[in-house]
Amino acid sequence: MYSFTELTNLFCQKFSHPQFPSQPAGLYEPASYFLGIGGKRIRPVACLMGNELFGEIHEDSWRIATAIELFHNFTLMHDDIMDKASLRRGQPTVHMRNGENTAILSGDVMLVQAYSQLEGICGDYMHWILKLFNQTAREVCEGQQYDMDYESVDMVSLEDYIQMIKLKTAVLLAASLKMGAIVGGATRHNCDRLYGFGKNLGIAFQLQDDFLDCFGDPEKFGKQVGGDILRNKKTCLLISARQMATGSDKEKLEELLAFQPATQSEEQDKITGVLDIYRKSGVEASCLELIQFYATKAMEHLEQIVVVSSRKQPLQDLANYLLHREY
Ligand code: DMA
Ligand code: MG
Ligand code: MG
Ligand code: MG
Repeated sequence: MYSFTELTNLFCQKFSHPQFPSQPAGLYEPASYFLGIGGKRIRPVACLMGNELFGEIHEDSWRIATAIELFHNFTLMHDDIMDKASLRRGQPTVHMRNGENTAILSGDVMLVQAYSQLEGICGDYMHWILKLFNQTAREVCEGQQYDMDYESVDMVSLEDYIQMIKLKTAVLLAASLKMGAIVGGATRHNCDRLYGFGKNLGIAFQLQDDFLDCFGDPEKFGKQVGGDILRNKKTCLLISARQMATGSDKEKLEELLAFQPATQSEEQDKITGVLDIYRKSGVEASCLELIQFYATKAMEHLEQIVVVSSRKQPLQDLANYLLHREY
């Protein structure tokens, strides 16, 4: 049985190896650049872990893991255009290097490549894998659409926000684990509990992503710290700050939301101003509490999986790693 770290290393080695049977051939150059600059690769590894929880890793899991990683990179490439992001994985985003049209096309190429990996699945669970993959693809795009749809922060409650991050982020982690479990021959009960584990861990993960976007270390984060503030993204921090800030801070926050910086120094002013209100209004602590709430829920699901408990260790390590990450 492989540990979480061993599986991550194995996937990364295989994924970048030209002889890996699932290595996508003929990827559009900007798409290859994007895959090449790395990332945590947690979703494909989650698929391998889901399989390993119930048995030896099957060749099909490698194919599905590759498909998942390609699909995830497709969403990121489009996400960076949607969020006007300048940095990803410490490097300029594809649309900054090659322009938006090329970035859209490169993302689409990855999506097609993701599906072509699935053609190679040989087990008779093929139908279930494809169904789950399609459902997840629809949900992620729907979540991304919600993320873009809200015209003002007034339209979003904390419940809406949780629903949005469940769709745009959490379901892919959940589905990755479940697909691995299906290949590993898990029972329906175990598949469902593993999905629940991934969904709640994924929600905690996105809450933390929003947190790091404000309070992360720019040297380690790999994305522009303060990017969400600049684009008025509807995050747990912003939604809570609008409820918790009082007096002049409340007014100041609304002014900062309406303020569209024209220069780099104005951008910095907006970021610093909003962060200051976040700190004063206590949203940092409430966001951390929410992360803990979903992390605990995830662990409750993990406990209910019926398998020798030592086999669950890699999943505990994954949760630990995600909840203590700095990027
Ligand atoms: C993105 O949420 C979700 C998907 C599906 C890409 P985000 O924009 O906060 O992600 P990131 O911080 O990585 O840009
Ligand atoms: Mg983004
Ligand atoms: Mg986004
Ligand atoms: Mg983010």
